[in-house]
Amino acid sequence: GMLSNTKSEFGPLKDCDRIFQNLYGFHDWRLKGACQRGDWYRTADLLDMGANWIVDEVKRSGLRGRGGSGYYTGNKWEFLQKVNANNKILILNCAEGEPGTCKDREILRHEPHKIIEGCLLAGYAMGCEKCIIYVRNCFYNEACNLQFALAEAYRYGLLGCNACDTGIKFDIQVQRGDRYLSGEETALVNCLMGKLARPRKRPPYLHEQGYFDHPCLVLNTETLAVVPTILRRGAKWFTGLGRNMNFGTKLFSICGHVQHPCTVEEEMSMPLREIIDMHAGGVCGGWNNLLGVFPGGLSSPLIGKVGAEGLLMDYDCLQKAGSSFGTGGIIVVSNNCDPLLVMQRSIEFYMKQTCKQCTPCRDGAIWLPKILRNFTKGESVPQMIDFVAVICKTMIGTTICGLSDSQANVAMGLITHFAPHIQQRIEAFGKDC
Ligand code: L3W
Repeated sequence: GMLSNTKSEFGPLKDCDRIFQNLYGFHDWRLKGACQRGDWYRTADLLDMGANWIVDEVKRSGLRGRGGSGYYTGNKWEFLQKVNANNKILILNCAEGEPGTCKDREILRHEPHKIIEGCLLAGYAMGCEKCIIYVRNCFYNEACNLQFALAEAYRYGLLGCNACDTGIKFDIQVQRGDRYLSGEETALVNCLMGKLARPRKRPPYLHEQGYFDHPCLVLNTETLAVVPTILRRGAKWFTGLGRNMNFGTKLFSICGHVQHPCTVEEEMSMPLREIIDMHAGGVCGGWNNLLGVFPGGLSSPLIGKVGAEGLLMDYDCLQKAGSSFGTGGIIVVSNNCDPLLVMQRSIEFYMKQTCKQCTPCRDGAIWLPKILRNFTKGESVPQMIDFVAVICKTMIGTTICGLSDSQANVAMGLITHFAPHIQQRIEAFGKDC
């Protein structure tokens, strides 16, 4: 369809359209508080509408993966729904580790019942009787809240062998683990199986070959947590927010060089600048002091100040701008820092995460940090800039998972935006000797 590039009006999202009413934990996150905010309200009626209705309504809402893939959630559910097996499993990804992203964590802390209710609805829709929630190890308090909320749900008959008094059997268990890479869906499943957190080649997809002999599907926490509200308020309400194929609301984390880092729920397609100004107190030193921004977590390619003007925070606009929507974790970088050091530090994060299965990623993780460190010091030669581009070309789209691309994105961001800085640094180093 047609995408309009501007929205006629923007203001903050109306409070009544906020899905995460307890995002900041000002209210009770336990069952009583959750029910007062509308969670678990006539869940049995939603289940009674049937599995097909649930999947169709999610499809009609146009909901897309909130963990970075942007894949249409309803379509993805259909893959597993169509598998004819009685041991299917739903897996929830609470491994949130993308730098600049802290939205799933807030949901675990303050809205655990949205997760649990979402699991039941999604699980039932796809024909699963069981769900495993994978929580990152360092989210200790969050896992405790979730476990507490699960106990409440069991105690009040919302889960178990007669969930919500519907005769539906549904169980949820929590499992813990760590590593950035276990956020990748196939690595996560391997991790749950007690194997190394190494991504698998696809196909076969997880609904074809999943968790041991269980066909499964992995969902991001935010994607799942918005489902009960979509079903209650209807797909029409959801598609009334945002713009074509980029519907609904979204949790944005804003960090880096802003006055007030925060996580906020806003309408999809809100201009980047408005989000930063309205919720994070603006860029330190003002908008003109902006150097660049990672719009969707560290894995999304850096956009320079010029590109950031007029940018809308949604899948299509960011893709068109040569970046990606990712997790919606906005990392703001101002002129008050050394851009070469920022990019060096960024690539050093990935250096430690590679699982070393694929040659381009493994070798890139050795060479790129070395080259970038030398750039920062100025101890290099200008030809090295072109060489980085050559290395990156071998790393993009050539490996099992996206980690190789993520590393290359950082290195490409460096040479695309800061080649003159590197040149200068090299010249200055020569003069020092
Ligand atoms: C069946 C097909 N299933 C695709 C499934 C696939 C997956 C989903 C999307 O995320 C992003 C990256 C970073 N039959 C299918 C099919 N599927 N075709 O649909 O798949 P894909 O490959 O587009 O995405 P992905 O690998 O799930 C990659 C971002 O994730 N990222 C961020 C990670 C961190 C967090 C966090 O901390 N919360 O999310 C890191 O790289 O932006 O674009 O389920 O199986 N024919």
